[in-house]
Amino acid sequence: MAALREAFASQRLIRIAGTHDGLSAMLAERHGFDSLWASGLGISTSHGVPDTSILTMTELLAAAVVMHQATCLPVIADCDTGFGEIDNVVRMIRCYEAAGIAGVCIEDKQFPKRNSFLGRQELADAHEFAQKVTAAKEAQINPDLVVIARVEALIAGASMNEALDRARNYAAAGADAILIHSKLDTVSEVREFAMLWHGLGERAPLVVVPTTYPSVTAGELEALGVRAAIYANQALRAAVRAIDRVLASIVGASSAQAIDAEICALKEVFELVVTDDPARQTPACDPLKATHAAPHGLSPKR
Ligand code: SPV
Ligand code: MG
Repeated sequence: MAALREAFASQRLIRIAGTHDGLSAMLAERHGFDSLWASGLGISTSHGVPDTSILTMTELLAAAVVMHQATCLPVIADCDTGFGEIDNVVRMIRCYEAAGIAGVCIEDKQFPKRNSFLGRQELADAHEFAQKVTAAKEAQINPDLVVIARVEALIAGASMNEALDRARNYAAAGADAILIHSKLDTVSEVREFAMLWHGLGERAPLVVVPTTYPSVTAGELEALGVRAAIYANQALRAAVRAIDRVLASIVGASSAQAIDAEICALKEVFELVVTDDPARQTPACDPLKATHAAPHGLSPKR
């Protein structure tokens, strides 16, 4: 858990992979990501339901715990709006913290929320959301738990000033970091926000989600003083495309032969989860996840 807080304290960009299950989490670890984003969109989709507050807190928590236990990486859980009002946020913090989740993120939308790219968005009252942030911070027992406040103003079509005001309120309420979300197809809005944020002397680290502006580089974000980038749904979208293609080929060719050379061998699957060496199966790493040692004998870059 301390690893995430330490990463936020450093100056370099933290790269966070959006994942939805143990397998995607392990693959993200293999490639050297610093942390995992237990994506509400990814987990909902993998359950076959839309990202519209359908899954319960316990379902999302269970999925985050699977990712936590499958890797040594600190997990940041997408906790949507905090599952209700202040009492729900307090229980959420207790449950996620007890499960060893390193960070939680709550967003300033009304419950039930819809995914940020799903049309109409209803913002929460800023003052009430700031109270949720304070309640979250007061509820945490482990000082290393990171609470991220996510600003949806730009997503909802509100002004840059509104976004800045909200972010300042949430930082003042105790948020450890501010996630500023944008749906523009360039980084320009995030750039403007970051410059204004730092110009105001605000110190809370900024987190961004470059889904609609994927060409921005880690170096460019670092130069803007952004501390963390969440690549929220690329692994999910890759899985959809790959699985779809393989299954279509099997039906189209009336056999699995045509696609066989393009999919990984079973051996690779067994190696990924280390079927034949119990000593390497557990524990993946120490309980506090203080290290980034590669679990399961995998080299992170393999
Ligand atoms: C998620 O991955 O569930 C997110 C990011 O919250 S977004 O889909 O951009 O809303
Ligand atoms: Mg989400």
